[in-house]
Amino acid sequence: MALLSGKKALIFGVANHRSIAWGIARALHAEGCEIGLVYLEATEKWVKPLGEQVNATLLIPCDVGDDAQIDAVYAKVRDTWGSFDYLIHSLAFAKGEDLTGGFLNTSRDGFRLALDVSAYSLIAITRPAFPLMNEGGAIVTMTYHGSTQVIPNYNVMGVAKAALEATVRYLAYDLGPKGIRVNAISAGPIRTLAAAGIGGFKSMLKHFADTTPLRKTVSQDEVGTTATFLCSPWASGITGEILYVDAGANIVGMAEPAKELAGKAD
Ligand code: 0WE
Repeated sequence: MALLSGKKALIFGVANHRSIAWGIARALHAEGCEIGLVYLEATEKWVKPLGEQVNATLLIPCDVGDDAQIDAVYAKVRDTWGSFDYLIHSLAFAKGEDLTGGFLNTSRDGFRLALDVSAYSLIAITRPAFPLMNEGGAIVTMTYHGSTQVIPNYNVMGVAKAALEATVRYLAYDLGPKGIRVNAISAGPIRTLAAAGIGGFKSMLKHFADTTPLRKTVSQDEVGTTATFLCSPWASGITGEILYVDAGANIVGMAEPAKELAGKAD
């Protein structure tokens, strides 16, 4: 029997076939988990065919910035599934102008938007999920190392991810007594739609592939299997944790100069 057969997972944040949420959906499905996808309406054209690939039994559009749309999601979940087991949160947004240039120029509105969509949304989708979640359930969100160390241009998203990681700990404390675990995966850079608009992303990927301890970037599949582990009973002792899936990048204090690396490869 598969690791998660008979379980149900509600996944927020599939936009297309490159989405990290899609890697998670595939990995959960491969372990026998039933899948529901919640997506931004504008991405429906790409999400619908993906839903078919994993026999999704729920496909619901939702902008997590709107409480009425979140309520509509859970009305449908209650009607169709009754209860469920796993909640995946894999979404973020900041204005393009706030992901470039000086952090000092972050506007009040840009800050509010980034924190609302990227951090508060985890609370907003967890509150109505909680009464529907079975004991032994789990919640997984996606974060990034820019939360604790400066990554040029990540700017207000770094602040939002710091808030998200603290939110994971406070939710874990609240939901732990009810048998629900809450964790985050801190992934290395991955080429997705969200990364497409970011200047210099390609060279960032190359730098990672050249310098991480594992000498590679991580894939959506590697995040997917880790999320599956965190949901599964194999992780029954883990909550409030930030788990790095970054080919070891975060443990390195200083990369070796490229010249010496090349010499060592021989
Ligand atoms: O969290 C992220 C990206 C999230 C994101 C991406 C965009 C691009 C398009 C949020 N909002 C927007 N808004 C847009 O208009 N990552 C971890 C990927 C990422 O983004 C960076 C990175 C990395 C890595 C931005 C600057 C520097 C590094």
